[in-house]
Amino acid sequence: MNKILTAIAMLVTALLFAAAPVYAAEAAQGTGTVIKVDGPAGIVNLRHEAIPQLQWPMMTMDFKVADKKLLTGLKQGQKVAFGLVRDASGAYLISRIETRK
Ligand SMILES: [Cu+2]
Repeated sequence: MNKILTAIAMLVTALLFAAAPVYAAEAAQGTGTVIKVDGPAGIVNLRHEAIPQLQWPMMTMDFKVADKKLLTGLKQGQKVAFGLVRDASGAYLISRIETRK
């Protein structure tokens, strides 16, 4: 019984360590234009350029942000560069976004 509990504890620990870098590492980078910002919902609608890493064509879509603070000061029409991470369910979230010329 004790061995089983130890094995489970080790497995859980291994999974936690394995999962952490997946969330922390940037999965892809993109550039685009801000179409709409919904601060309270933590969503930005972007028209983004193609993202070859994800085999995504250019498109207009909503992105959730990892932290609503990322949307502070962001305005419609701004050109941006951003980084994406994957959440626990595999969805892509913006983890970094900055304006560019
Ligand atoms: Cu897209």
